[in-house]
Amino acid sequence: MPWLTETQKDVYLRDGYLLLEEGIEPALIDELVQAMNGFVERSRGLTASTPDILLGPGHNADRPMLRRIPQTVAFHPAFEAFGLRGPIVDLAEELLGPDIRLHHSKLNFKSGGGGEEIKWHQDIQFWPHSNYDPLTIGVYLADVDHEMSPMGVFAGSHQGPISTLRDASGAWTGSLSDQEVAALDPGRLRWLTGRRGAITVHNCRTVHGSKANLSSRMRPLLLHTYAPCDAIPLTRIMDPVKYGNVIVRGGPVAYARMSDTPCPMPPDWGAGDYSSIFSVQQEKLG
Ligand SMILES: O=C(O)CCC(=O)C(=O)O
Repeated sequence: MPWLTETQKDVYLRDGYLLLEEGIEPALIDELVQAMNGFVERSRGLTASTPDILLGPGHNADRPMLRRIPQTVAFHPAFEAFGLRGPIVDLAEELLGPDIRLHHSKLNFKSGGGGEEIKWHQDIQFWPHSNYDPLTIGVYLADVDHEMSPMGVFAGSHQGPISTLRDASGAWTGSLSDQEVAALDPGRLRWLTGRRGAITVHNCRTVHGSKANLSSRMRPLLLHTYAPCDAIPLTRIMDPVKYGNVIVRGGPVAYARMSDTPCPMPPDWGAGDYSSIFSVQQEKLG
């Protein structure tokens, strides 16, 4: 059965986001949670981040504070199967067509009692492509209520201006300026709360972010960015990363599709300098 009705596809094109309450089946979520818990347990023995576990401030063995597992698909078979062959690839196909690449994946933890704010931003400036169809599919690995810092999106903002994500001096901030935030319509802000397994989808131009998690509960959000194969990445940031930019459905296409709208570029991070949005905002891959 398809994930989306034609109406839902139209809503995505209009609003730049979707929230699917009836998301991933519990047994599959259990597998992903089990994989996630393995990383949390392993983090107890860490005092510094490793390539697969990025620690947050205040982390210790008794109270693990994880920021992120970057490129989840590279680090655990359950995540690999989910991101490369799982049901969200079907969802991506319904929105993007038959030829799809996975650009990257990540698991944002937002640990309870301190998980940091992610300031308002758009994603595409972190990893520009030749057009604006790339999107990110999120899956909550726990019930997420308003206290737990759900992701917030500004409906329709994907049709608005594209920020440079730089300050007045031109320095990269990875987030919208105060003036750009002030120009957003608060009436269009939607907080995407959802049950364990619920799915979020947001377009690469949709303004989104989340507050600090002041609850005692962790808010794990598993994110996968997919692009149609005719959206060609303009930077090489994922080149050396396992499963970076890998085709997950269909095959390569003969032509790049180019948008008429220029895309602001990030600093030149070279190839493979994969890092997290937290260190960018509080620099690199969104
Ligand atoms: O984890 C979140 O709440 C937001 C994730 C996000 O904005 C991103 O990683 O680009």
